[in-house]
Amino acid sequence: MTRKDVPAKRLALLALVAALALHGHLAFAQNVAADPTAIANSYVEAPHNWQLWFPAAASPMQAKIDWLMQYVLWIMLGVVVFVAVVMGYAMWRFRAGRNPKPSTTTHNTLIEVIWIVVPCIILAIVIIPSINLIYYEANDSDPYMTVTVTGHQWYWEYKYESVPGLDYTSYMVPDNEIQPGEIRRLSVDHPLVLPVGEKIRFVITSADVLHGFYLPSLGVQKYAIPGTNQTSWTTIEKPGTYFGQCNQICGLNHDAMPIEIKAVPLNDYLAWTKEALANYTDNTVSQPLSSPMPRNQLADATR
Ligand SMILES: [Cu+2]
Repeated sequence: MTRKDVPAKRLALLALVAALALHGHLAFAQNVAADPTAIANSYVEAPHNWQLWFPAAASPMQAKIDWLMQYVLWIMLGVVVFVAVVMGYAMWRFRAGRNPKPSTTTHNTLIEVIWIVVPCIILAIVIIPSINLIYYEANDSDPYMTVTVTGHQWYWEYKYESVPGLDYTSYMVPDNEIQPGEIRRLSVDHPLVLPVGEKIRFVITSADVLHGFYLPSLGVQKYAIPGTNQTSWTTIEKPGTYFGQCNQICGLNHDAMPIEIKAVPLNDYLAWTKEALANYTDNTVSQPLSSPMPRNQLADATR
């Protein structure tokens, strides 16, 4: 390789990296998962190293969010490039050295009309799909099922409104108890199990401080606020494991309340509800407040 080949190769590499970044998948990524194949025949959507952009959309909601994000981003890129070029040209063309006697022009009606009308048109182009998406997100009517999600310091509680008595807690698996196939700081002891292809409504609240119920691949993000119910909804398109996290700083162990969702076919979900009703009785949150700190918090507090 000769010396002058180097800049060309660097340029090509730079262009490739830029193209990858623009496409949103700068994925010289190593999966954080210990062994993804260990979760048998299952699709796992988890954050990975060097991740840029959103995770792959697993619900129509997230697909629409992803689309709008790219749509606005391209328009924004056009505006930034245009303004930079015009400013650069003006600085060069009207520099003091070239214009010892400055122009005294202060108004140009045509240009002033254009720079008011064009941004209005751009805003209209952006706002129409945005409002459509806001209405789409707000329409949580006629769900197949409703889960009440309560944030606690520091775990989640899931109450299935359509399955009387099914109300359980979900704690992060501490680092020293991670099993093969589990993901450190994302896997939980009792995941939120949901059916694929059905509209699921979440009623989100908190028992103590502000938390955030954030499911990036499913297009759900709502604050959990004490004394208030916020709703959101999603439809999961394919079976798999999806991860989310509390994304509102909620205290010492804020990082220790991930959300793990197991999405399964409807029949498997219905079978699971029976099994969970029988086995999760010792996992409800009806412990007195004075009860000892649950083991996961203990393990966590000492790390
Ligand atoms: Cu939290």
